[in-house]
Amino acid sequence: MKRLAPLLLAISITALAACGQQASKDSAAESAPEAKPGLAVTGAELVLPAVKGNPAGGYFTLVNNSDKPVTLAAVSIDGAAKAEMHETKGGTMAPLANLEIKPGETVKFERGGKHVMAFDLDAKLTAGGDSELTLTFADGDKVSAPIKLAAAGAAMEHIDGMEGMDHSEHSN
Ligand SMILES: [Cu+2]
Repeated sequence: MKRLAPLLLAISITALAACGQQASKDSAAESAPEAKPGLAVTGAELVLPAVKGNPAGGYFTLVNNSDKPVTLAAVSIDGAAKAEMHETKGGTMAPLANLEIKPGETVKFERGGKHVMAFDLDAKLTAGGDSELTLTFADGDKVSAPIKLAAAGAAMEHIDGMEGMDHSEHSN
């Protein structure tokens, strides 16, 4: 005795009959313009000034995991009218026009070295919040990453006399 289970003929092939409208596939790849393949930004932090009106310091780590050198040409931070790349060398700070990052190289923007200075800060930038850091490369590509907003905090103790605290009295 042979009994064939009834086939679910309702599963038809009519769904495959849709005619050839497949041209709009490519547009999905363009939905993330702010991403450069192989480039990653981590640990971005903007240290707000202790004194309102002063510039903020921006720090982050940039890794080039692509197989080509890239040239970082500009930085911007949402909420800052202007941001510049600087480099501190031997105690003095100079603007950094652009920066080549080789394949496999990691570049750190940090205190006392390369850093970002952000000017004319919007009042919406407050400690504990976040904003957006955008890096622009020489070829026009961009990479954006969230940047944490931090209070001046520990960095402040190096600004002589700024806080009017009494513990730094030197008699000679
Ligand atoms: Cu600077």
